[in-house]
Amino acid sequence: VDPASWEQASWEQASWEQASWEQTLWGQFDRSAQQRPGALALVASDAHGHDVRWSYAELRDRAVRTAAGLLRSGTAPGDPVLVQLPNRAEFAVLVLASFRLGARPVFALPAHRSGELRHVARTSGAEVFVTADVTGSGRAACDHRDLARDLTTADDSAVRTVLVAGVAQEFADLAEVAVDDVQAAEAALPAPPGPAATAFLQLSGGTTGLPKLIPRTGGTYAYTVSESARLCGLTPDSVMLVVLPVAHNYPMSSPGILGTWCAGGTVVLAADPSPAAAFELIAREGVTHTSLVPPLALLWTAAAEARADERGTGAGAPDLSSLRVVGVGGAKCTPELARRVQELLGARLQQVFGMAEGLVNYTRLDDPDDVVLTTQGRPLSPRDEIRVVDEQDRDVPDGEPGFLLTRGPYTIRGYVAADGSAEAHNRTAFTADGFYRTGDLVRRRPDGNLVVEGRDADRINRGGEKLSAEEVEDVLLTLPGVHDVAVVGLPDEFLGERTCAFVVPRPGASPTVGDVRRHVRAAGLAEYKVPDRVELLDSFPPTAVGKTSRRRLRAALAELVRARA
Ligand code: J2J
Repeated sequence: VDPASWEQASWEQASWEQASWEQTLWGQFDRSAQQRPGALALVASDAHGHDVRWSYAELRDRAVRTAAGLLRSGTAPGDPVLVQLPNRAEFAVLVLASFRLGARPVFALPAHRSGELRHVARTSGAEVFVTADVTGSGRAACDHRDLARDLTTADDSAVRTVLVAGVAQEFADLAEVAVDDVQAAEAALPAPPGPAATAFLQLSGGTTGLPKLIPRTGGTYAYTVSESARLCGLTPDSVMLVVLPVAHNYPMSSPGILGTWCAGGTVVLAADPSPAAAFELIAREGVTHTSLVPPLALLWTAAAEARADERGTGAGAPDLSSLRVVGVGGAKCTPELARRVQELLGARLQQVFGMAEGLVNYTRLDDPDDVVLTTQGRPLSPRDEIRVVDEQDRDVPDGEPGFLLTRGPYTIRGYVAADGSAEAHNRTAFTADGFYRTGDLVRRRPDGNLVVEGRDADRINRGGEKLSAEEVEDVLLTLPGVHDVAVVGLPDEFLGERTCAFVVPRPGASPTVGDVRRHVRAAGLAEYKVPDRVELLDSFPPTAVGKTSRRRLRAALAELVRARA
């Protein structure tokens, strides 16, 4: 890994307006901790199932001691650390410890399996893997120590140290990393990193092939965090319930845990996003803010409706009256769902259209209902540049759909990879003058608000979980009996899109749905990448070879199914 090149990839943004970035991610949290040491910072469960209620002073203390412990055990500022933790207290400590030390977490999602983890370990060069013992239950249970065993023995991974939150077995226990004395810890630590340093790496969801590494600069990210906190109306009295996987960019920063801490409020981390569990927490903790993806918003509104129908008989139903703002993003929220969120959850809806690469759009809390219900908002920063273009990169007039390109103070200028594999991809993912090709098909209204109309056929958004058609196709092409395959997102009422693998079998072969699904799992891909549906075809419609034709083929197949329905 050449950390210097990471710095360069994001330096340009950081030099944009240095004065407003004298803020860092550690600095934002630390300021709140100095101002309100006794205020409640975190409500969560830890890896042993114990309830945690930590003040800012307590959380800060743990972060500092853990930062010094990481340093003592060989992790230096600038080092990548592969992190795969669920919504538990240990995540909060580890992320803040990393910001204090200047280590760079590489945020894998709990759903990732050895296929994604190996790839990310290789491209980040991480030598340390921090993970949980077991997540999920029943058939969906995952023992992350098995994933750790795979990473430590794979010859293409540099991971040699594993820290486990929970029962560590042969690995080191994350809880034992922290040094005991906070004063000694402070003395041992170097100054926190400045605003120009890369603070962490996010993973891209739906670009071509395997996940790409997104280097986010501390100062520019801190800017999105404080602006998000302001636009979402967070104050020291706010209580943010986080039910989405917290390592994802959305619950991290839009406004997420970091926005809440920046404002001095309370974060409630929950592992169970079901309405039954979440409604209890909302009532118990007086939750004011939460963030959902559309499928969850559908479940929550349906549950709230059922509860309202039972009113009178349903005594003791949890009280949601503390809720003030419900964010919905990650995938398109229909106007009907938008209306139901406001009506049934009794809160102001805030649409959020963001991406781990940077740009975040919000509807504003004081926007008229028309904007809040029917658009995905406008950029967070006046310095965000938006272009809506046709296939030839020519600007289209406002009101007409086109592909969204963006450039701005906190949007990356390139992906990074320790093995140099990012360069080729960057040439197509960005324009020559540095605009990021989001792949989103949008319409810009004259008032500047964006309406998302769709996306490139090669990226699939399955209820907010992104996947690349190519990544799954590449795996399925290795299944014996498969001659050719195209993975396509088909419209779905609940998830927005569901995946279908169109398979052209080899002569004499007829792979079953089970074969296809098992093969994707066996390749170590996350469960949400396993095709929902499989269709066998004699042949594909003839197209020229190459990437763009591949995209056209996927679009044509999706159209075929739409026409049949
Ligand atoms: C339609 N599509 C949307 C929306 C994201 C805040 C919120 C979300 C993300 C996120 C994020 C959408 N309507 N409201 O990082 O900080 C689709 C677009 C986009 C892609 C990015 C944040 N909100 N999308 O979802 O990196 O296609 O980030 O390009 O996971 O999700 O996905 P991701």
